[in-house]
Amino acid sequence: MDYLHEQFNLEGKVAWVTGASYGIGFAIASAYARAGARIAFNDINQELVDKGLASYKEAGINAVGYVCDVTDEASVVETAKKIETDLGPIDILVNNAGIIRRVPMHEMAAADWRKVIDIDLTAPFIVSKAVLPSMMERKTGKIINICSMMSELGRETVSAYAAAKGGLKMLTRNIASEYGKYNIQCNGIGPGYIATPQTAPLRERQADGSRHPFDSFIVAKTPAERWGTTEDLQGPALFLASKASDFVNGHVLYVDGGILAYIGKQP
Ligand code: NAP
Ligand code: GCO
Repeated sequence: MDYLHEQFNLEGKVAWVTGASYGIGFAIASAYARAGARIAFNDINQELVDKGLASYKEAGINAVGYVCDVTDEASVVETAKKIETDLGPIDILVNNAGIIRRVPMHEMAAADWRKVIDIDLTAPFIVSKAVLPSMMERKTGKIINICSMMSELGRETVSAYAAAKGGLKMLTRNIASEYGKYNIQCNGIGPGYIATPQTAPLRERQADGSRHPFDSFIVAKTPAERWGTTEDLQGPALFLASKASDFVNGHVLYVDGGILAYIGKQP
């Protein structure tokens, strides 16, 4: 087996990527499949799972889909057991499922705040808790939490999301601290601004055909002078799921084209 294959192959591994019918989760799961992993993914209803299955099939990937709301602990525990029965013990968990609500904080309903925290922070706790016992018993495991620029920075209208993603950075560090002795590594990926349905409202063309102001703003804030693509995340995600990162633990790998390093282009 050549050195690169040895370091980065996922043959024989089972990966569960949450909320991966499309978007970032789909891209990460697709990369893992191409590296040899067996893929499990979930979404909140059968229609979305079927949509995801069709997309995976089109990409030549035999993924297995499950209907599971990541905030429903009973459903998560049942899904983890189904995955273990269907595919084998879970070696890699990617807590990808997430939502955002863009509302000025003083106008945000507490129910909307709670929904964002529930999905973006409490769910990674719930799903990680469901997979940890098996990883502990086997003394091996990779947990990867999809964090955000908002794990480090704030901005108007994303208070709940930033609080959740900031918390997810610390949950990542705490899982790393508590379970490192079981040879379990927990790391985060902090995507920059990626072109997916979640950010589509920020890239919509204006009525006069001009670029959305936020679109222009982000390009000016990014040294790479472009939005990221889901494919930009595949290599970093593969690194954190593979043998190559066995001594990387508690780290958030920012895949942002340099946003966090850059003061921004002079207007
Ligand atoms: P997306 O296109 O909105 O996809 C999110 C996925 O999560 C969807 O499949 C969604 O399913 C699923 N989901 C939402 N709530 C769920 C629940 N309760 N149970 C199960 N699945 C659920 O988002 P994305 O852009 O791919 O982002 C994926 C992750 O990356 C999120 O955690 C996001 O916060 C993070 N992120 C995104 C960016 C970016 O610029 N796009 C940057 C940094 C971090 P539904 O269709 O049913 O909602
Ligand atoms: C926003 C965006 C961001 C991205 C991402 C950046 O409204 O600012 O949605 O939050 O989704 O999290 O890393």
